[in-house]
Amino acid sequence: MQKPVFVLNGPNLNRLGTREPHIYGTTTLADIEALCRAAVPGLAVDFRQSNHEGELVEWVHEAIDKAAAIVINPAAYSFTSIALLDALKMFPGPIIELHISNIHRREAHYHHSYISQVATAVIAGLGAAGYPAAVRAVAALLES
Ligand code: DHK
Repeated sequence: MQKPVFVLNGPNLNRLGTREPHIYGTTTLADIEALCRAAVPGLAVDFRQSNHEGELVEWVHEAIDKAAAIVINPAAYSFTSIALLDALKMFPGPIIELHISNIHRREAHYHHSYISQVATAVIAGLGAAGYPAAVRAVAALLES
């Protein structure tokens, strides 16, 4: 049985749709979940969101045993969380770090992500479309 892809979302992403639409668009997190589930027919997706750093760390621990790959939008924890970095270092499969906005075109405090040093790849600035693109990318990585 193919293990699922864990799609993990960090703080404030539960407010997508109304949160700073000029930066994040109007697509809701539920819409994004549907896009991820439809991206690769037959590929199992486990889609989660938390505003709590410890819960994200525990989901990464769970992924070590249960997931084939991780797609993660750590949101603000990208720029603060060595705990999340350390957890992801233990994950044996492909990891795609994803940001809806192009963090490198934004304020300086969004320019250095701790997560990028452990990610297989980083997607930033594609909007909500970055999510299905990341799911297709990990599917291809798992194939190869
Ligand atoms: C989401 C956030 O919540 C911000 O903290 C990041 C990221 C950008 C995003 O673009 O998805 O800066």
